[in-house]
Amino acid sequence: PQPWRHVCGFRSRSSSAVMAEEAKKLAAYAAVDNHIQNNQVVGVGSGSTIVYAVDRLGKLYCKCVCEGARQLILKHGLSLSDLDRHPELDVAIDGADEVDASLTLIKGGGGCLTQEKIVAGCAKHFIVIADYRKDSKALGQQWKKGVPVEVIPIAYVPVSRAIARRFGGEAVLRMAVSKAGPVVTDNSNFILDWKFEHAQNWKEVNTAIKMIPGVVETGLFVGMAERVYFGMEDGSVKIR
Ligand code: ABF
Repeated sequence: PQPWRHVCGFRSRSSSAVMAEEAKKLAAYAAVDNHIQNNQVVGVGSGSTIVYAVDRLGKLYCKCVCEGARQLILKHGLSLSDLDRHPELDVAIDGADEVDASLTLIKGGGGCLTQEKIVAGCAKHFIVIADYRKDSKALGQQWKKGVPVEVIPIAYVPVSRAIARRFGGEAVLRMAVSKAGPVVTDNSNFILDWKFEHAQNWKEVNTAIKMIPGVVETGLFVGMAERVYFGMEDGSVKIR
């Protein structure tokens, strides 16, 4: 992994701790300033941290490819495109649920993992923004909800069993907050949250889970993130 580096432009703030919301903004602004220029085509993910990135993008002339935050893009006067017109993106920027020391990510807490992975995979550079709570030495130390796995609805039971049998832990069907039924993704699928018991070779596990019939995508992003920006409690930004 890259050594820690600091972005100096954000260290003139008071040294008092900033709350997570402020940390998200610090990370997002620094990442946009360092990686995105006028006239680029930018993939934009979803979540609460990305809101600050879109806010910062509003000062540039960019085309954005985005499913999860379309209204936000339009509100900031940015132009909206799609992968049909722009299958190659200059940069993609997105949040994460947890980031380990090797820049392996867990994503999909918000349920949009498949679209986010497609967009990230189309980008020349994939930049991640997060607050300090997402910073982890090993996956599972910070994010306790497990690895999301998007599945074709009829396959959720066999997939859940296959994951538990092969890799341990438990893969649980994600339910709507109302408990009225399962969460249904933008792609009309279900999500299993795999609560793993111990660290694994995430690259191998990701590949193996994807080979189980009925699995659409996993929330493991291995070898995809080029840089991760963490907004820190002391008002600095850490770049990994
Ligand atoms: C998306 O939003 C998801 O992949 C991830 O689950 C979530 C992070 O949300 P937040 O920025 O609100 O922490 O990036």
